[in-house]
Amino acid sequence: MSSSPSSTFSAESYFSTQLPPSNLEHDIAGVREFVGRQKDAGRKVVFVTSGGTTVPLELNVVRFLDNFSAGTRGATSAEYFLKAGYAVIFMHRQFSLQPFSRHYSHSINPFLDFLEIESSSASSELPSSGSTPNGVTSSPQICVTPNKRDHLLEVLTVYKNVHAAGTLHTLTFVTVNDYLWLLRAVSQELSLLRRKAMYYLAAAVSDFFLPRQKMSEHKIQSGKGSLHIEMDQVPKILKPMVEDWTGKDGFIVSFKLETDQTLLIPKAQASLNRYGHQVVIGNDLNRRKFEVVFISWKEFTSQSSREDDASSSSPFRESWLRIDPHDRAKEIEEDIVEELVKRHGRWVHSGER
Ligand code: 9Z3
Repeated sequence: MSSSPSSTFSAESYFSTQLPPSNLEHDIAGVREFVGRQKDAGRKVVFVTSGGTTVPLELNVVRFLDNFSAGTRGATSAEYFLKAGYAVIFMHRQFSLQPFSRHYSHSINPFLDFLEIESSSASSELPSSGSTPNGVTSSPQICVTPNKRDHLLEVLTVYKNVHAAGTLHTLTFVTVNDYLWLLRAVSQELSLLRRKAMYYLAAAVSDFFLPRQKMSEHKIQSGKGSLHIEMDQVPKILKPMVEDWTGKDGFIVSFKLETDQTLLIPKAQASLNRYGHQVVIGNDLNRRKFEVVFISWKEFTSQSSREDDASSSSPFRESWLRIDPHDRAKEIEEDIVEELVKRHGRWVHSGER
């Protein structure tokens, strides 16, 4: 597959030709209710997107293209935003990591390894319900593995508190089409909060898609040899997002992912220049867990903090955030969120770019 200038969709033509997901209205009713509640409570709200989008190749989808992302960045950041007092709309790829449950992901930290069957329940054999000597029926007891207890209790306590406070609202997407429709609709709802809304676009979004008009209805057959697919470019949605959907008031943070380090800064700067939003966070695929770079506008960010500008004539401010790659207890998202909360606070109060 090569990349060539095939048809380009504007955001407008995209939404007038591609169908919305069937549950869009229901999802948005939930978001509307959530945003209204947070507005009444005077909270800031951050809209976090997380995980990779798929691009189905068939209408009855058997095969699809996927974008890399486990959802760690989004799920971890959401927890730190909640800790900082924000309400969070967490829009993630179905089955990607989520705040709190991420600590017990099936692959890294399997949930079942946290549980034990209490040995006092009658026999040393495999447990089963049975009668004790005095005839009382006992069932095996489940308890938490002692050395995992403290951590689980800590996570569970925050999780329950967040639920009780009603400050986390979750939505899911699978395809890039679901993602785009939801992104637009949620942004429009959230624009009600004006400057108190932050948009944190950590999802890994496909640059290419197959319009439904070009999709095969049924599974593509393999009889004809190699497969050639020409994909269209996904519309550059940051433009309408900045200028239209968010009412020009939202604090918008996008991520730029590269695998070639030398492209990171120029691509992040180009993105900021093109869309005119507030921050682009650049990350290299292999270094993303311990190093990111913030690109923002010089005139907006505080000049008092230390910065390593590429050149004094550049309109961009470039600041690196690094943590010790060997410190496994530290998560870089803690520092990313801390920095953004500060910048967003200034944005809310300043009323200027
Ligand atoms: C990111 O760059 C995220 O930080 C990662 C997080 C996807 C690398 P994980 O979920 O990974 O922790 O495994 N997200 C944005 C990726 C993206 O699609 N950016 C677009 C681009 O680079 C611009 S919106 O062109």
